[in-house]
Amino acid sequence: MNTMTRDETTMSLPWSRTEFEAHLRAKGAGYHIYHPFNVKMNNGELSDDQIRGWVANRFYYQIMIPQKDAAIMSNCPDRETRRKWVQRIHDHDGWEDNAGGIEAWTKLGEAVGIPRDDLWSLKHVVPGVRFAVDAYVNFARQAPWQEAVCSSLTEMFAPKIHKDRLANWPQHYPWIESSGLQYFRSRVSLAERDVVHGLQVTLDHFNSRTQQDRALNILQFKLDILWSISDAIEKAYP
Ligand code: AHQ
Repeated sequence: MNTMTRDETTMSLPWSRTEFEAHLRAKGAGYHIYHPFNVKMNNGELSDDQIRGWVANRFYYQIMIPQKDAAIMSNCPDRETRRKWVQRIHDHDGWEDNAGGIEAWTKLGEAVGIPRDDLWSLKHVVPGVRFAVDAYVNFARQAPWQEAVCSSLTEMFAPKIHKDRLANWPQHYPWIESSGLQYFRSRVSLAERDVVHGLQVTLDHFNSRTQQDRALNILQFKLDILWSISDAIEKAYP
């Protein structure tokens, strides 16, 4: 005899794709756009040094993204997925005459007063940032490739955070040369493109209710990584 109550039975049924996506998007409530450091940034309350500290520390996140994405590709046996995913490496490392996002971030560094050799020295990267970023890269190396794809879905919330910077920095930080903001301009459409593919992989792969709960936990892990990066920067640049 089936002893499961109706609620338990309902609980074990997988969400529809629409419901699953809505649950993933609801995790946006914990995105680092709401971190106090980011709120101060958007309100123009950060000092020049705090801006420089943020740029120098986030640079470590940026330069590790291609290795994170290469780790996913190395774990992925599906050629069609790799043909799409490789674009992300090009977006950051550049290809042919496109210098790429890492180069754009060094232009941001110069625009806020950090010489490129200083930025590349990584001497400003604080332990908490290094640990959080390395946790992300190591997760991508060790987890099933579909789980690592799922962890990239914090980018569902990224277009807004880039648009906020483009709207607020010229007003609040006029000392920063506008050309330095090119990275943020480029990421709005690239994030939107990334999410279409990342969501398709995630909605296709995580199809039992247990798996769907796992996907939400993976996304929370990545949200915690981004939150911890802001915590460490906030502490290092009071
Ligand atoms: O500039 C960012 C970027 O290139 C990526 C890649 C993606 C991933 O693979 O995890 N996530 C991501 C993010 C970028 N910028 C962050 C920001 O706040 O500027 C946001 C971050 C993300 O939402 O995951």
